[in-house]
Amino acid sequence: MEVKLLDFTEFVDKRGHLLPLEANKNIPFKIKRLYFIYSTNKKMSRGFHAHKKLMQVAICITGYCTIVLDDGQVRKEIGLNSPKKGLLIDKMIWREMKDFSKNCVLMVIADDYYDESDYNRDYGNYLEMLKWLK
Ligand code: T46
Repeated sequence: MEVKLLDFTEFVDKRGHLLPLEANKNIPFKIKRLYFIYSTNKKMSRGFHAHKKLMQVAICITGYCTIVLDDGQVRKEIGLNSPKKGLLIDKMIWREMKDFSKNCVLMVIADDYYDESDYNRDYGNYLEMLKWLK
């Protein structure tokens, strides 16, 4: 499984940093939704699902967290700790988020609106779906 970490360019001057994100440019799809995960419980993991169609980019705006990506064969852990890096989370990839720092703000950019029917929240079922797609 290839981990796709996007590098974002920031503009820095004596006033501070500015980092633009643009649909179909440094974000590789048309943006339909943004959400933030914050004030997380360090001991609790989140996610534990795959999306059937949704593609997303996760950016840790402050603090740090770990995202686990699993394609049914390989499982990789990716640490996020910079707004300059965006983790592309493709459809049909199982994801878990854990080890949130107290100040972590995880911003997620999505290519579609929220739709619970796009979630597969059962790992066994997810593996079965992968077999069907082969
Ligand atoms: C994902 C990972 C990275 C909404 O009503 N609208 C939304 O746009 C979202 C994202 C969630 N919700 C509701 C659904 C649940 O009742 O918020 C509640 C918590 O969602 P969930 O348990 O799915 O949260 P996470 O952190 O496990 O997963 C989230 C996203 O849902 C998911 O798409 O890929 O972050």
